[in-house]
Amino acid sequence: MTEALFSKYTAGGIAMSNRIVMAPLTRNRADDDDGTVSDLHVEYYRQRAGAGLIITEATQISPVGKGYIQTPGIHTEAQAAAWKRVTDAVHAEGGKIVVQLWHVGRISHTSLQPGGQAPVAPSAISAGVKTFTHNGFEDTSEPRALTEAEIKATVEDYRKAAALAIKAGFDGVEVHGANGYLIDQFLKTGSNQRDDAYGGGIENRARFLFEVLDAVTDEIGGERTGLRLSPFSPANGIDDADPQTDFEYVVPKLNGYGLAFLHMIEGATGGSRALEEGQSIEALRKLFDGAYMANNGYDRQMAIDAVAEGKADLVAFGRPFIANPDLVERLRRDAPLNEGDQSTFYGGGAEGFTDYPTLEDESA
Ligand code: 8OZ
Repeated sequence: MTEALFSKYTAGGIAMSNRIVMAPLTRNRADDDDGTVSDLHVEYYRQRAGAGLIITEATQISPVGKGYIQTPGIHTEAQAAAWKRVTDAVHAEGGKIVVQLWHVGRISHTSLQPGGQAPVAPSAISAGVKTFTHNGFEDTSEPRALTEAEIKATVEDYRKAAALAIKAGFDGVEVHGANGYLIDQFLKTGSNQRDDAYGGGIENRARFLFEVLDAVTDEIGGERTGLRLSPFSPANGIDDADPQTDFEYVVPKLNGYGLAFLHMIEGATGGSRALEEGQSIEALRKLFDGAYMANNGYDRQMAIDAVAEGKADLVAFGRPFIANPDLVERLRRDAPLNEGDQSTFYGGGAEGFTDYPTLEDESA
């Protein structure tokens, strides 16, 4: 197969053996008390090292950044040491792996927060969605607005998490700026009604994102830093009055950071790729100078075409990687894909996590 999708590519400082990326996938199998990953994670990511790049499941940068049970962290030495076993395993297979740095903001519940406190957000506005707690699906709690001093401290939490990520052997980080979590809450009008330097026009609503990028790239270099955005996704109750105009401001400003990649969810997260009148991913993509990673509902032919036509440098696949550890090989051979079992997507053990067969297993 000579398609460009299967050819080598270097994004910033990350040299990949192909253009197929494993998208970040929340699986809720970390230790709920200390946020460490386990032997099972070592095996899960090792199995998927054929991806040109693995982006880990979303990983909180601080205790207040947590919003669901059993998600991993990257803010303690124990968490970093556990992740080091994952990165070693992926590297031993010739793969590359970055950790997704995550702060949920208001998508949390008091029962998941230190001291049972309210979650934090740009403004005290509830998301009106559910999160997954020890009691199953529960409404997210009403958040309280961060003070300016707390915003600065949160930026430092991103910096420290990025430093720990490098210590844990990651090839870099992806800053999670998508899907209605903290950075997206700052960016969008429905969740940000601040009247200080972090709210109001897009220059102010984007300030937190750029302060995070300043800190992370200062710490580990832009060439090891990626960013995920979802300009038009309604995920987690997020809403913006004019996303096209806002992101036409944000995207060109990213060019100054020398980022490894920009990862775009090109529609509704995990859903439709259709956009509203006046919305254009293509127009945003043209404003970015670096490596462009496309995501959302790509199949084999769409991915081959997107890379061949220069519409994307990299294509990230999410759900297909859950059920197909050897997804790259299957796409290369145009082999059939396994279907994932939704009942084991979130939480549980090895079942539905490390027990999906490769083509080799199937023919044995
Ligand atoms: C599914 C379930 C929980 C979290 C995202 C981190 O949407 C997530 C997530 C996805 O970015």
